[in-house]
Amino acid sequence: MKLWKTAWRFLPFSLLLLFLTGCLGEENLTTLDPKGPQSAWLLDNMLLSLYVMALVSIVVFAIFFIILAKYRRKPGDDEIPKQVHGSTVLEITWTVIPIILLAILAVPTITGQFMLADKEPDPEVGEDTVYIKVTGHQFWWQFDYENEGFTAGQEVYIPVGEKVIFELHAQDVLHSFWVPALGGKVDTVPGITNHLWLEADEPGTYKGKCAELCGASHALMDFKLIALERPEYDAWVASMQEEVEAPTDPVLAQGYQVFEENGCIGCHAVGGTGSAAGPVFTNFGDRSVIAGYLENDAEHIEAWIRNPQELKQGNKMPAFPQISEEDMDALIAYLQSLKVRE
Ligand code: HEC
Ligand SMILES: [Cu+2]
Repeated sequence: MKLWKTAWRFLPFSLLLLFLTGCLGEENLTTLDPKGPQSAWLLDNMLLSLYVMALVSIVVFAIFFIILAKYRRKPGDDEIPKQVHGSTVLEITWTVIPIILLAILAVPTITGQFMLADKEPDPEVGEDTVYIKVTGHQFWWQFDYENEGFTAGQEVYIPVGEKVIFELHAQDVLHSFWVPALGGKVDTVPGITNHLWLEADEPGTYKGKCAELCGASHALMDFKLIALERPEYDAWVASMQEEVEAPTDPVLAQGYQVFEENGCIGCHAVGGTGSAAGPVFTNFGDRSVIAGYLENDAEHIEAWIRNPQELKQGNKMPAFPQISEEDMDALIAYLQSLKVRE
C-alpha cells in the first residue's frame, strides 16, 4: 500500500514529463529524426544500447520470475534445496555474457568517437571544405567565414551533403553549440577552441540552441542552420562578400542615417568583415526571426529597439525609446531592406 502512495505522488511529475515531450517535435528540434550522418550515428548508437539493455532486462526478469514461481517454498518442503554457490559453470557464464555485451557496445562507440571528432577536411570536397568560426555571446551567435572574408549573425548557412567544420569559441561565458537534427552538442569555452563537424543530407532550415546554461536569457539563445545546395550556397557567399552601398531611396537613406546617428552601426556591422559587439546586419532582411526567437516583422523590430531588455533579459543591447515614430519607420524599412537572397 505504501508503495502505491509513493507512486501516486510522482504522477503529476510523470504527466508533466509527458507534456514536455511535446516540445521535442518543434522545428526540427529533435534528435530522433536525424537529418545528417552525425545525428544518424548518434541515434543508431543510442538504439543499440537500448536494445542490449532491453535484452538483458527481458532475460534477467524472465529467469527471476520463473525461479520465483518454480522454486517457491511449498508446504511440506523441509529440506534446503541443492546449493549452487561457487559453481564454476555459472560463474564463467555470467562473466562472459556481460563481456560480450560490453564489447558489442564498445566497438562501435569507440570507432564512432573517432569519426565524430575527426576534423580533417571532407575527402571529396578537399580544399573547398567549408570552415566556420562560431562564437557564442550572451545571447546570440556569430559566424565568421574567415576564408571567405565575411561575418554573419544568428543564422549559419552551409552547403548540403558536405562535411562542414565548425571551430567553436566563446566570448564571455560557457555556451554550447547544438543543432539536434544534425549532430551532438559541443561546448564553446572562453579561451579554448573546440571543433565539431556537421553535414546535412537535405536542404532545409534546422533549429539550433545554446545547450549550456549561460545566463538569464539562455533559453532564448536560439539560431538557425540553413543548408543550401552547393550552387545556391556559393551564390549566398558571393552576395555576402559584396560591398554594401549606402541606400539612395529617400526613406531608406533616412533609415540609414538614423542607424548611423544612434550608434547602431557601432555594434551592428553591415557588410565588410570584423566582429562587432552585436549581430552583423548584412542579411538582416533574410532572417526568419530576430534576437533568436521573435518574428522578423515591423512590430517586433520596433518593440525590440525600444526596449530589448523586456524581450530578452540581460542581453547587451541598450534601449532606444527616444527615436521618433517617423525615424523608427524609416529605420525598420532600412533594416528590412538588407537582403542578399531573393
Ligand atoms: C552596445 C551595442 C549595441 C548597440 C549600440 C545597438 N545594439 Fe542592437 N544588438 C546588440 C546586441 C548585443 C544584440 C543581440 C541581442 C541578443 O539577441 O542577445 C542586438 C540585437 C539587435 C537586433 C536583433 C538582431 C538579430 O539579428 O537577431 C536588432 C534588430 C537590433 N539589435 C537593432 C539595433 C538598432 C536599430 C540599434 C540602434 C538604434 C542598435 N541595435 C544598437 C547590441 C547593440
Ligand atoms: Cu548560451
